[in-house]
Amino acid sequence: MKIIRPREDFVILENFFEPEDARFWLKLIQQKGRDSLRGFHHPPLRPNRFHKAPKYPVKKYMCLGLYWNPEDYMYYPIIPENGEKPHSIPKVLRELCFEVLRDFFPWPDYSPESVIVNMYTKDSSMGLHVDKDEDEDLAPVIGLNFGSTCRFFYEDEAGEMKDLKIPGNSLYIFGNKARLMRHGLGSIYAKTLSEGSEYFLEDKERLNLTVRQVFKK
Ligand SMILES: O=C(O)CCC(=O)C(=O)O
Repeated sequence: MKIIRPREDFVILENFFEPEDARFWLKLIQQKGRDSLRGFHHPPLRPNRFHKAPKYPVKKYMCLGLYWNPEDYMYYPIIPENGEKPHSIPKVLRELCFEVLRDFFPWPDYSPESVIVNMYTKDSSMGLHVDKDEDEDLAPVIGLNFGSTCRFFYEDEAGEMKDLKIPGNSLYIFGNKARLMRHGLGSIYAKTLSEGSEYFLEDKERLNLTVRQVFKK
């Protein structure tokens, strides 16, 4: 495992997942994604001055725990489009969060409340944004990455945009002083599938889970 600290309070753990771990996580997520009511779907996005009925930039989207609604940027205990309760956050994922925080980003009383799952296909992207829809805006965001390498843009301490490559089988954490940094996704690179992903993902596909605490304690 390689530990990279691109800026204060932002850490990337490369080669965090072994290939068999990647297979485990991908299988679990793909199973949940197949559920016709709570699984992957392509939600509408909040209208803007250019588009009256835009769609979320990632075509395969779901949430575990609280549902972040791309149409109004708010969190819900149900999926507003169909009234279903999202899948819960698996215990094994909650435990992984506690473990990595203990080892790499000590944060007492962390409470994983929502997981956004983005399954990027070759035509998906994610523009620059700040994760600011949570009442709790210091507790870390934990990102699990599988599949293809992407270019990740992030804001440094001086407000300048920087970028680096984030490969599959890595995990990132940003919180505290980095919690409200702007970030977004550039290219997803061809022929970079990480080991263990090849059973589930195709070239230029990437699966990302971001875990968040939504409410202040
Ligand atoms: O795919 C990623 O690594 C970033 C996802 C993201 O920016 C978000 O869910 O807010």
